[in-house]
Amino acid sequence: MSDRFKELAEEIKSFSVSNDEQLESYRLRFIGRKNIIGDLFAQMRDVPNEEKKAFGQSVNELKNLAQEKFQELINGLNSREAEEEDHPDLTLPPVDNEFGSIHPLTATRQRFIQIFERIGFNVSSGPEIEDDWHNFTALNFPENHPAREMQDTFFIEKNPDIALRTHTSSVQIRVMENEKPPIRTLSPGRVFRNEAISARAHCVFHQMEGLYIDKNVSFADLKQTLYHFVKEMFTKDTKIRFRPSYFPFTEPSAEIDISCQICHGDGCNICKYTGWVEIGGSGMVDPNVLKNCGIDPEEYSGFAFGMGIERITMLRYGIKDLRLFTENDVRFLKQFNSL
Ligand code: 2NM
Repeated sequence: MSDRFKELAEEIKSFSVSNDEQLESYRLRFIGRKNIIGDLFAQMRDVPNEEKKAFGQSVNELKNLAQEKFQELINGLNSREAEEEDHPDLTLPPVDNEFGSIHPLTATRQRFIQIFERIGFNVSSGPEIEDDWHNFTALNFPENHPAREMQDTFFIEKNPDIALRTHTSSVQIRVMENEKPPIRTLSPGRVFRNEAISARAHCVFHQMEGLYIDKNVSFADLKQTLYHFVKEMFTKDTKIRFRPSYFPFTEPSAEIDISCQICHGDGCNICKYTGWVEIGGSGMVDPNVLKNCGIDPEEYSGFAFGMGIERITMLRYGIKDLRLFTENDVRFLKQFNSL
């Protein structure tokens, strides 16, 4: 029997492990619930009485040896791991660096700002949760205007005076209330309308509005500024067209069209075979709006415009479905890398 003890002691002492699996096989053999030393304890029954004491002692020694060795093996593995962290294997192939990219809507917003900063505009921002005054009343919306209806605007149930802004004109009201002309400002931001999500519409989208207030600002200034803008944002040969329209906050008002970026006027699906696509609205700020903000319409005049950042981005890059902007599919996103 003592040969068996020696054999096992030898096996324990010479055991070496280089990974967790090998440590586990050691544990199962010498430490676990049904281990080999346990079997020896079970054999005690058959040992003659006068040898029981010596036998028991030997099994105990073996058990202690196995426990100590187990701790040793654990410590060995841990320090080996620490060593590897300090000295990484430089022969391994490099980890691929995935660079992020600029979201196409961000690229368009930044380009927008860059174009207008060069002609003296600054950037203003305001709250997304607005009150009736800044979103509607100051902008000359009549009391019963359809945009004020629940179907179009997200109101707070408990307080009909509070709504999610439906345009960033509310920001420009705040600028006019707080600053003296001359004012040249761009208001980019999220806006909210109660609409079903489709390829062409979303309940959350982004607007860019511009405002220029000074003495003697005319409709000619509006046209020339926006003409400059479309040539910078799209291509130098882009043409612009103004169509008479109506907004509560401007008089006169005009829709802004540009020559189709896809077919250059030949006619295609995008421009519905007209050669022109709409990019936004514009107009001379209504004297009532100026008065509402404490600006004297006898002394000052100004123009304003509003565009959807999604729409401009779709035209710039030929993107056909609005939902791509919010799906966050990297195969789409990584195609855009600059302003
Ligand atoms: C548009 C179209 C035309 C606009 C007006 C104003 C303000 F605050 F001056 F009255 N801000 N933006 C405006 C004018 C917005 O969006 C289609």
